[in-house]
Amino acid sequence: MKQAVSDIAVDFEKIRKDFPILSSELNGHPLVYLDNAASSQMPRQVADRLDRYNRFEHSNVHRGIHTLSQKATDAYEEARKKVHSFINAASEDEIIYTTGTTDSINLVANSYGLTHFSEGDEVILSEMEHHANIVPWQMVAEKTGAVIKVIPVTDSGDLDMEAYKRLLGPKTKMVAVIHVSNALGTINPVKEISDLAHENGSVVLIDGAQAVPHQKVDVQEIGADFYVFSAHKMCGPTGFGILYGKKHLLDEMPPYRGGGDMIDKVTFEKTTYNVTPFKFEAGTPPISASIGFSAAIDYLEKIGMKAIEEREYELVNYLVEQLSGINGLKFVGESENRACLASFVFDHIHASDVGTLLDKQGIAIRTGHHCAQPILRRFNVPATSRASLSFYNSKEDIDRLVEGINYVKSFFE
Ligand code: C6P
Repeated sequence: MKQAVSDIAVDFEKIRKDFPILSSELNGHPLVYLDNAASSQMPRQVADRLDRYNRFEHSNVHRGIHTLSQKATDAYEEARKKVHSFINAASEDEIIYTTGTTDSINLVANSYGLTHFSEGDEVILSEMEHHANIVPWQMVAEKTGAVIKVIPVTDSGDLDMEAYKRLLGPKTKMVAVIHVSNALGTINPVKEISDLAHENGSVVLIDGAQAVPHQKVDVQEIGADFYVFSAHKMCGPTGFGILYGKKHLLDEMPPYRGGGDMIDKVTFEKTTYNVTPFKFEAGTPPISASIGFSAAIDYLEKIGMKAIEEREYELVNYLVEQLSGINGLKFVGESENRACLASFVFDHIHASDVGTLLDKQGIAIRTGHHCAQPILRRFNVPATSRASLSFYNSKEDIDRLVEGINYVKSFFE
């Protein structure tokens, strides 16, 4: 388990009331929402900000001379400043808006990968990657002749770091690794991964989709060249995400998509491009989503990422302790460095039965392969049940889950 980090007193009972959906019913029962790794819920502060923008402030950005457009542009760019300080990037120019983690990785794979990889070059991924951090690299490898190498995972669900060191070599162009596994819950040693890659002269991308919502992430401390995440997993809107990249790399990378706003001058003979970050943001961007995300960052910062981490530490310890008491339940992923989720299986009950019967009791968890088929194959399971927590969950939610699982089991005994 990860360590508790501070003694900050925050009233999480009160915070829970910011999320109207948590007081609603599902299938005739009070909702227990334990699918936060798929998407977190939105507090009214963020929903209200989106509503105000959409009703009274909407306009396109970077285009209009009129006041509304300038105000929308200011709010849109303000979000970039907030993200920059939230993850401690060196400059706001290092923050590229995308539609999410998947889009961010595709951008790097296509823009950086297509221009830097050639036949026989190697891209190191890990066995626990989400498909979003596998498929884009495979697609680029097919075009360039690059080869994918995979860091194996141990029985506890940790990266085999000795194997990683052995994989690094003169041909390693890119190391792309998940920060926190969405399927196992493992928190990976991303600074060490990044340092080792840099000593080897390789570039590093970290998939932070499951890390940024739950802990203070400092991209300069981690040192990775690229770091990516999604707004909808951190109380923000869907369809919005971030690519952080070191400025010197972004400056020399070609644009990924062409269109309005990403250009400097266009003629039929030749087009020159806007500067970083704008050269990567073609067309009308997700304006309201960026403003909603800005409000989500304000919301998280007001609670404090340390307080969130500590709260989730307490909840995940309770979750693991309670689930451990259920006969026949086996965890998939038992790292000492576990984030706030638990994946589990039963020998004679399929995960989709667990999920369906819990849903009927008002309890939402995720079942299936979690878009991480290779790591499930590694553990010889087709699917797991996954309960994933957020700071607004309570011990009562976990008690309801345990009661619910025992009820599910009663059907199969
Ligand atoms: N994982 C889950 O239930 P997007 O869809 O682009 O916002 O995020 C993709 C993604 C990438 N990396 C990791 C580690 C992720 O967990 C996810 C999304 C969700 O686990 C949906 S599959």
